[in-house]
Amino acid sequence: MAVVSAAAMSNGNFHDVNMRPKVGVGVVVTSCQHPDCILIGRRRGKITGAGLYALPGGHLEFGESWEECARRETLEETGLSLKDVCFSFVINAVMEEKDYHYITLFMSAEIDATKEPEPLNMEPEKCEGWEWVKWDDFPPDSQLFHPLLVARQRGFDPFQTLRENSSRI
Ligand code: 8DG
Ligand code: MG
Repeated sequence: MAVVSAAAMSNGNFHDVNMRPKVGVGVVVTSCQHPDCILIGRRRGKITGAGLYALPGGHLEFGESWEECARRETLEETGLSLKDVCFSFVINAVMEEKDYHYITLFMSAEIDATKEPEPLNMEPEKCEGWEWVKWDDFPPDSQLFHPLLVARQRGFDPFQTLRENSSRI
């Protein structure tokens, strides 16, 4: 008989003690052609958060820098190359009932329009398509992928971060 060690969670359920949080990277992509907007896409298929809007992003690979991950995931999913990639925000996102625990790093970047100027839906099996959406005119919370929802609830504003960064230069 298999023996599974378990530890109590705050909701009274139990989880496998061998489970560890994962590291996710979400990329806030901006374009001077679309002021005050970022790129989001509705997730689809058999993936966590299907039906919900998320940023381009994915898992940090072993040995990868945060910037490398942001560039790789954005290129794989949207065909876009990035410039001015910088760290913006971090959250600890937990949904115990779904065995979901990610440290999510939010990286901000501007598209390098000398390459591909507009996003392509490179993984149509995982995403319905990419849209430029104003941060202040966003889909309702009920339609947001968990890490994006948590970041907004905790006061993340990529445009404020961008303004702060540029005022330091
Ligand atoms: P990968 O597993 O090949 O690295 O990534 P993927 O194929 O692009 O999968 P994904 O579901 O888009 O991303 C994997 C996980 O990354 C996802 O289940 C949770 C985590 N993640 C965050 N924040 C974000 C985010 O803002 N956007 C996306 N797409 N994933 C995120 O923690
Ligand atoms: Mg992804």
